[in-house]
Amino acid sequence: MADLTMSRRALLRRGAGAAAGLALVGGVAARVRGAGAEPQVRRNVTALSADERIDFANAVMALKSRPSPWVSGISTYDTFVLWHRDAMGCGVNAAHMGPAFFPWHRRFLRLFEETLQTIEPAVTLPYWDWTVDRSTTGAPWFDDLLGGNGDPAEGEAVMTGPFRKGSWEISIFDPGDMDQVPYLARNFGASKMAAELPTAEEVEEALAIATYDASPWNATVPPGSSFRNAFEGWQDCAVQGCDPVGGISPICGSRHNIHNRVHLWVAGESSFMAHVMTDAGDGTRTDDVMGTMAASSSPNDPVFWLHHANVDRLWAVWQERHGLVYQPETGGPFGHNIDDPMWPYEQIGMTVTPRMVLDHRAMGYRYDTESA
Ligand SMILES: [Cu+2]
Repeated sequence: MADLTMSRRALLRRGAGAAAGLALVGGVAARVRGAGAEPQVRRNVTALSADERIDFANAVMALKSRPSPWVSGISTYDTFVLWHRDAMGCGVNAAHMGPAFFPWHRRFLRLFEETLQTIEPAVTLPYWDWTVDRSTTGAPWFDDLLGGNGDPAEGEAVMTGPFRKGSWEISIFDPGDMDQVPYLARNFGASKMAAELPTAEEVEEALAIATYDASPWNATVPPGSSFRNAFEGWQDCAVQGCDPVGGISPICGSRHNIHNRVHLWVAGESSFMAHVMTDAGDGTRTDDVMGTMAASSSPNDPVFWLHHANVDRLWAVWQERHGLVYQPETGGPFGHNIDDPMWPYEQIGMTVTPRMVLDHRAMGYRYDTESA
């Protein structure tokens, strides 16, 4: 694992294509927007026309076959999967279970969106408001967008839509994933920890927490004292350790809140990394196929982008209410203080700190729920 991680980092560092690839992405995005243009608008997935849904899915598919400008030997899409997975490694810990959870994903989504726009200039990330669209067959599970639930007769494989088994192949897996099934697996609501999607009341409860984050800046912060931890969804966590297979791994009770719960609801897992950890429900090991959204490599399921666009939208709602504030200035884990550079952006020639992404409109986009 350590060796693998090293070689992956070496790959990332190498990339002579890195700077060039980035210039391409930035250049195209700048051309699309033009100087001083209105922010692009991210819309509710229910507001997209059939043509717009198809454009989005096609752009995602195109990135899956386009070679990565940043990491040699894999696709552009898989680079995002790889970064998300490796951000959860013990040594990196860049994006979860800490204050940088919101900023890291904000830049991650924007970079992905800008990259999509090199294929389809008019595409923006749609968001999935899971407090409203809660059925297993309605939005966002359109046949021309994300496809639907997994098929139990096919190992929970998604058999519908553009990302169905045979048409969308997964090639980046979690280090502890024994099965490495090469298809998308979903099992809506099957997780004991996430039978129901978060409600508007639960979201409101988190939004009401006025403190962005608090010491010790990880998953063990009592939820009532940290908007970030309450919303990310860690609850009753005693310690945050590191598992050589599972990466950063807090030991928590069985409840998961908002962001985590949506991942688990889609995946149908009882816990993250269910293959290598015991089932929190009854203590037995499970041999079920791992639901894609429960893995560190969760961006393998394109619903990741729609879920996280909604997470980002709700962070903007919190910011509107409580101000563009962020903690900590110093004293947090590296990468999580307000002026720390966040991994892996530096390695592809971008300096990104939490402070630089606090104002999403300055990054060129807004949500359809915000005023123009
Ligand atoms: Cu994430």
